[in-house]
Amino acid sequence: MVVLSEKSHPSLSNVPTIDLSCGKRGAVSELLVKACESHGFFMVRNHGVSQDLVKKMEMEAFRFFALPESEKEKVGPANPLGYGCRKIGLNGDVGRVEYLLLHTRASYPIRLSHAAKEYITAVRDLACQILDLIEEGLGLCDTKLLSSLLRDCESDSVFRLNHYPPCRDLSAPSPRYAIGFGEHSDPQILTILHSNETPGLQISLQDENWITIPPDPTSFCVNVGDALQVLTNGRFKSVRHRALANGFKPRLSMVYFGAPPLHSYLSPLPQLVNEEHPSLYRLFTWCEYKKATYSLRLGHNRLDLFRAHEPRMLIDKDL
Ligand code: GA4
Repeated sequence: MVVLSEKSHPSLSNVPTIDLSCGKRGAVSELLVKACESHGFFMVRNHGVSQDLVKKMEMEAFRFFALPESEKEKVGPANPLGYGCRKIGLNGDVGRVEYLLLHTRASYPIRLSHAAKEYITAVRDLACQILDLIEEGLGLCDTKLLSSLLRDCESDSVFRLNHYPPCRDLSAPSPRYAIGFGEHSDPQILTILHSNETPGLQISLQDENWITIPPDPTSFCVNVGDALQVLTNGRFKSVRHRALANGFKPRLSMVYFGAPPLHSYLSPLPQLVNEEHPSLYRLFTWCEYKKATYSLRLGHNRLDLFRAHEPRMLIDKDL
């Protein structure tokens, strides 16, 4: 178990909360753009996703994780999709978490797949609404470009249910937090996370201090993924984050990761590249990026390998 040192005293969150139903469309777009630039993370309220649907999904998820191990394993070992317990990804990363990772397009013969279908549609629509507003805020001409990638019938978006059972190490000095899901950035375009009322999510801004995001089951936590950092030529930040296991209560998070189709090309949008802001990244496909992601450890700074002037040795040789 990884135990955090006493020195790490996380500060409380100052991530923006944006009310999607308030004010003029232009004002909301502006707030979203600012939040993506300053924190890469923000909360959204009055998001239009029914609370009943959220509760139903959460209930089904808890029901799934309460099944005997043998039943959960029937979904298939996480490779990388499926049911996983403690093992994260394919390169030896571990955490105090059990999870179910599903492709949003696949149908699974498990009880929760019915609720999941409805829930995924609702959060994908929310992600698309946010992306459309962001593009308007950035003054881009094609304001449906990003959402069309998520809506594409070949979109590579995934849905993840994380269950962090109560976990603390009584032999360790206080605070006795254990890492549930280690530090990383999300590779996709946009992430929409819902968690129950148990805290655990932390983000790391430039100064390397951890900021705790307090849970709010009536809101969604939204964050910029690596692909959106590339598309905005580094103007938006894909911020590193982690989840701590709580010592007393189970934490459940339900996360939609909006991604483009595998064959989609990614590079900075032409309107965000100019003499003052030269292109920071080279052209690559989402498939290429995903392969790199899975060939490296969780916390690797993989975006650095796709910088405009980065030698491509690792990518060419190792993938
Ligand atoms: C982090 C974001 C998503 O949960 C995820 C994760 C994926 C996995 O658990 O299979 C990864 C991780 C995530 C980034 C680095 C690689 C891939 C585990 C891992 C060690 C589903 C994703 O797309 O990337």
